[in-house]
Order: sequence, then C-alpha cells, then structure tokens
Amino acid sequence: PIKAGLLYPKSSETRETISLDGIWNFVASPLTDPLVGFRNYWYKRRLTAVRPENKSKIGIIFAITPINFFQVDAEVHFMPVPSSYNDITQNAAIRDHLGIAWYDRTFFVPKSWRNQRVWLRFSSVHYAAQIVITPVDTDNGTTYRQSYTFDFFNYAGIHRPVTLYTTPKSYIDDVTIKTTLDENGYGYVGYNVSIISLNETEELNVNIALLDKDDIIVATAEGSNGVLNIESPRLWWPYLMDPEPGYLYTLKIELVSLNNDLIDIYRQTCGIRTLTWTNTTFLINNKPVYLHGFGRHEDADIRGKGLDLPTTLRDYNLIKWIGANAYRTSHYPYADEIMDLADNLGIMIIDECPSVNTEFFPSSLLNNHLNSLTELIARDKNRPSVIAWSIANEPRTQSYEAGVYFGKVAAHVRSLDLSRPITIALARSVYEDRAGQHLDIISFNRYNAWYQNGGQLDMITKNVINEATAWFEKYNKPVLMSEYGADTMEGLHIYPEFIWSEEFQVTLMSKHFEAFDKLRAKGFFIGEFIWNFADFKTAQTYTRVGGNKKGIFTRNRQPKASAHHLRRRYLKLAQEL
Ligand code: GCB
Repeated sequence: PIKAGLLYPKSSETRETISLDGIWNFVASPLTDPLVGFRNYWYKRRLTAVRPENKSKIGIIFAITPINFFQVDAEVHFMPVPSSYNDITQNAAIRDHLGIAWYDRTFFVPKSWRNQRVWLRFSSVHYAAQIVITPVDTDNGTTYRQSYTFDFFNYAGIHRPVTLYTTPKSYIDDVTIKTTLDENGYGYVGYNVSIISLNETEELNVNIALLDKDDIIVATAEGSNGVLNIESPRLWWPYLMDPEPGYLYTLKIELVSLNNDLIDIYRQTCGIRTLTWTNTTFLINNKPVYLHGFGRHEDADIRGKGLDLPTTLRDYNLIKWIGANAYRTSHYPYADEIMDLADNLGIMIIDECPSVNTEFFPSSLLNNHLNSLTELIARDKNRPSVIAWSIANEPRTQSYEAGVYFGKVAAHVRSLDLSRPITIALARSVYEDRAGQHLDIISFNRYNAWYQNGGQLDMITKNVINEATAWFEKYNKPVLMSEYGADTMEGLHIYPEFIWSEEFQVTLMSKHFEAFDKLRAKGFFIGEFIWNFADFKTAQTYTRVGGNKKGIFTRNRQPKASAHHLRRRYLKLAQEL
C-alpha cells in the first residue's frame, strides 16, 4: 500500500523532472529459469561496470533492475518505453512471455540535485495478476502457459512514462480538493494540503491561490487546510452541456518559511462542480445527466497497452466526433495523461479498479482489492472528470460471501470518498445478485442476441427493458447499461442481418436504442455504454478473430458502419442536454 501522496511529477520553480522514456535494453528471463537474474546478481555486475564513472557519488542512481546484459546468456532486445513488450519483436515467445522481464538503462542525475529529494516514478509496470500457470506438453517438451479469464490480452512491460524528478527536502506531499455550490451560485473549494518536512521543528506556512484559466487569481488563503469562496465560479460541465466544457481552475500551493522564502510550489488543477444522486437520477451541478459512451481498453497495435499520445488524442477526437459524454475505464485505471484530457474536455469517467470476473473471495484478495482502491482514489480524487467508482467488473455476486465481500469493499471506498457514487458492472442475474445492495448505481452488462439467443435480434428490446426494470425494482437505485454489443468483422456485409456482419451490429444497436428510450421514459435509467469503443487484442481462442471485434471503431481507429449509427444517436441525445 502507498505511504505517500501520488501527486503527478510536475516541474515548477522548486521541482525538476527528467523523462527516462526512450529505448531501454530488455531481456525476457528464460521460462526454464525465471530467477536466473536474481541468482546471478545481474544488477551487481552492472553496478561494477558503471561505478568508475560515478565520480560525484550521485552521478548515477541505480535503476530498479539494472543488469549487465552483455554478460547475460539470453537475447537482448532494444525496447521502447513506454510500451508493452509483447508485440515489438518477431518472437512468439516474447509475445507470450511468462515470468520476469528485465529492463535496463543508464542515466545521470545532475549534480545540482544534490540537496533535493530525488524520486524515480514508474507510472505503470505490468504485470502481476491472479494468473493460473499450467504445465503443458508441447512438441518441444513440457513448458508453462498462462491462462486467464479476462477478455483482453495480458500485455506486460513498462506501460507508462518513467520520470526522474526532485522535490525539495521539505515538500508538498499531497492535496485533496473538494468543491461545492450553494443555492446562490457561490462556489466553495475546500482543500487539505499535507506537508512532509525535513525536521519537525521547522516552521512552515502554506499560501494558497486559486487561478482561473487566464491565470487571474480569484481567491487566496493561508494554512494547510481551508475553504476558498468564489462568488460566481465558472463550473466544470461535461462535454456538450456547456459552450466551454471541462473548465479547470488551478490551485497554486506554496510552501514558505517563516520569513516567506519559497520552499516548494505545486500546481493542482481542479474543476468546480457538484455530484448528487437520488434513487432515480444522477445530477451534475444540480442538472440531471444522461450518460452515453463506451467501455474502452488501453490497447493499440504494436504498442499494446503502452501510453501512446497520438492514439490517445485520436481517441478523444473520435469520442467528441461521435458525441459521447462518458466512458468507463474498463477494466483498470488508465494513464494520468489520458485522465488529464478527460478533465480538460469534460468527458465523464466511471473509474474502475482492476478487478475482473472474481469468483472466490478470500481475505488475501480483499486486502489487494482495498489497496488498489486506496491507490486509485489517492491518484484520482481531485479529478472533476471522475464521476463514479466502479469497484469491480462482472464478479460472481450470487453467493453469501460475495455479498459480505462487496459490503466491505463499498464501505472502504466510502471511508475514503463520499463525494462520488459507487457502482459495479454486474453480470449475474438480477434475482441471484447480492452485491447491488451496497451500491449507489446499478450497472449491468448483458449480451442479448450475442451470448444469449445469438442472432435473435427480436429478443433484445423486451429483455433489456425487463432486466433494467427488475434491477430498479429490486434495489430502488438508478440503473445504467454498462455493456452490450456484438463482434463485427469490418467489411463483412450480410443482409438480412447475420451475426458478425456490420448490418447485424447496427440493427442490434437499434434494438437496444428502442429499449433505452422506453426505459428513459420510466425515469430511473441513467445511461448506456456500448461495448466497445475499438477492437482490441485478446488471448487466442476460436471465439476471437485477431481479438475482440465489438469495437465501433477498428483497432486502427477507423469507423465501422456502427460508428455512424451511434453518432446519429449520441448527437441527438446531446441536443436534449
Ligand atoms: C464482458 C466483459 C468484457 C468482455 C465482453 C465480451 O462482459 O466485461 O471484458 O470483453 O464481455 O466481449 O465478451
């Protein structure tokens, strides 16, 4: 579990950052001996090799797993960071690699950093997971294979930026921001700053300023916690609900000494908005909101789950083009850079922790689950785009144990953040579910005319209406359809509609739209998320042709016929907002 704040590394008058992204060396440890690198002290040999250069003592910081690849009995590859390593080489053993992988690069720490704290941040390194490893007999003897129940490729590598950065010895470790409005339209920005100081006797002050988009100071305060009042604030509105959606202020936090010398400075963006919900409605700034968007994945050709800014921007441009206002970060937290853009563009996020298809509920899992939520909330608590926490996807919620388990998970989230509703993308039948009682919003995934009654387009509308209504009647909470869809091979045309064709996907959507409109008229239905934004890679199986093809866009981010169909609906929905 984390012990410190998770503020994103940013340069400022008192902080410096150096990106360590680029080409690293890479070795996949042999499956037959995954621990060889530890046993043979690869990293020590590397240190010996570089030490002569290390004249200033802080000339080199030793990276997490430095390794002298030139003495390693395994193939060394150049590997981009950030990226998944799986699809970079021509080697299927690396694509399917199981075990430890070693990354290495050398870097220098400027001498001028001597009196600073120096931090090394890996924004995301995959993978550790609940994975079943089974010995299998192959043409080349017995070997090990991973199998997993989640429906996305188990990419691994250094997936997000690596940053070397400084903070002063006494520094701003964290800040929590909460915003509210009153009946007169006044805005309130509550803040709570935590400071780590070099020694406890040191006396420090905190100066706060809130700046608008034009860098004009609109409020100031002193002290490590307090509330700023803003007479007529610009509110953070979702995309399409305001001419300038995603309006962000900046909270400038200065840590100063008693005689006002600047010690540290950090700038945290925030949006002024409220979230409220009733048993039928979800509201932003006291206005009911209908969510329409997608489930997504961090997935792209070649780079896998590696953060890729061209793909990220292309995706947001498609989201705007299609008129969506929300998505769920299925099935794990997304990169900070992706979330920052959601804040800026006014795209609403259902923020999901990495918990997929859980079947058993031992206490060891509960601990991991609570920790991952603690970390997710610590990282994303100040984001106006985050409008709900999704604490799991499709857990098996029919047992008594599952009910108790999710009661504990939900209570934990509420102990950390009461300002956002909690949901789960449920998939068991409404009659057997035992988790919904602990949630604020009922989300459900259902594949009518696909996994159930495959091909039966005349068995969608009534089923969706009946199921959503049954969820509402059971729990008396707002209901959202968090997944529906059909695999579709781009360019496959069959009419009358036949599964896997573009025509089938389009008509399947129309049948759902009909249900959604009828449900909306009933008053408790708050949103629709099609599965999926784009095609994505999965494990190899006969149900997946090069991956999951339920995308509205291809993996290359080009529209299928369904994208144009969805766009007509989403733009129409947007007009009602
Ligand atoms: C689901 C899962 C999602 C899968 C999808 C499918 O219910 O939540 O991870 O990709 O179905 O296409 O099977």
